Amino acid sequence: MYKEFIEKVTRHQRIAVFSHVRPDGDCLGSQAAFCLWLQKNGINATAFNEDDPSDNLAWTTDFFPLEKPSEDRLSDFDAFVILDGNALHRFGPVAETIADLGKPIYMIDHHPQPDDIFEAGISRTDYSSTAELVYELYAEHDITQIDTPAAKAMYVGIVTDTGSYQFDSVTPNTLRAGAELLKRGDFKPNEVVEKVYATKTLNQLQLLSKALDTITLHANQQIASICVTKAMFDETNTQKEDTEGFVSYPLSISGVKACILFREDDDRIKISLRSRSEIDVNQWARQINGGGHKKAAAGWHVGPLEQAIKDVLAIGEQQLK
Ligand SMILES: [Mn+2]
Repeated sequence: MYKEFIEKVTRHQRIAVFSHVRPDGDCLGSQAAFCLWLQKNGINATAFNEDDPSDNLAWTTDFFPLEKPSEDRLSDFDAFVILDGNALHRFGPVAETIADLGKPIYMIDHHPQPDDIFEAGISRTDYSSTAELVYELYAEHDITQIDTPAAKAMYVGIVTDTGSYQFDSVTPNTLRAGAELLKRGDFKPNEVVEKVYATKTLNQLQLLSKALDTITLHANQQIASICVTKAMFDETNTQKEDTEGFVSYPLSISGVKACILFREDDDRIKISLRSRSEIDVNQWARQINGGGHKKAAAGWHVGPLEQAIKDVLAIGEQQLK
């Protein structure tokens, strides 16, 4: 898998690398580290994302500059790579047009059910993060190419996609990757974690407080829900980005197998699903216009909120049977 990928990708001269819209730590960290890898191997890399990184992740673009894509620039490249997603629609309207250019498209990703449009790819659902796959790419090719910026970037990806090494996606390989990154990069783990997590505002905590009040248990206490309404955003002067991480709170209740975050957006109800049991939230999310992983997935409902809660719970209860 790596051999074919490395052989093919290093034949190109100019590669555009996309990370998915509403970027998270994994896609941004992977993108910076992968673009550095291309550069170290004599390939001209450009990193694109349609959206701006959130404030707590913007520093990852110090390792490699992030640019906004535009259709007229795409002819500059002889190949494309998408990271942390396996279907072009996850990468925004400009990325969606690259399928029409007739140039090779590659991917590195850990989500299930990839599209079949790729020239080659590294696709493993048993990996904690795309960053762990990028680490392995370095390790397979020339591990000495991991310097401090690349190590830090990959470390951000692994830490954020594993809930700081808490999720069950963490394997011996994930810990070995983390250890190797700390060994090769000149940084302390708390440096990264503080930048990513110690960035909350009082308003965000007030929003969290209101959301926690809505936690309700369903289906014999096995499923928990939490809601964030438009009124809560107004009252606390916050926005939808400020709900990051809220979904994990109901999951910490003893006995809860899966949980649902309902967020009232302008035009729809955004739904995030988490599981720490045999409940497969990817299957669940696929029935509500979405998808993801077995343990973490997302979808949406047209609303209103009460109807969304009813419909989404009914699907979850079906899964418990
Ligand atoms: Mn990821």
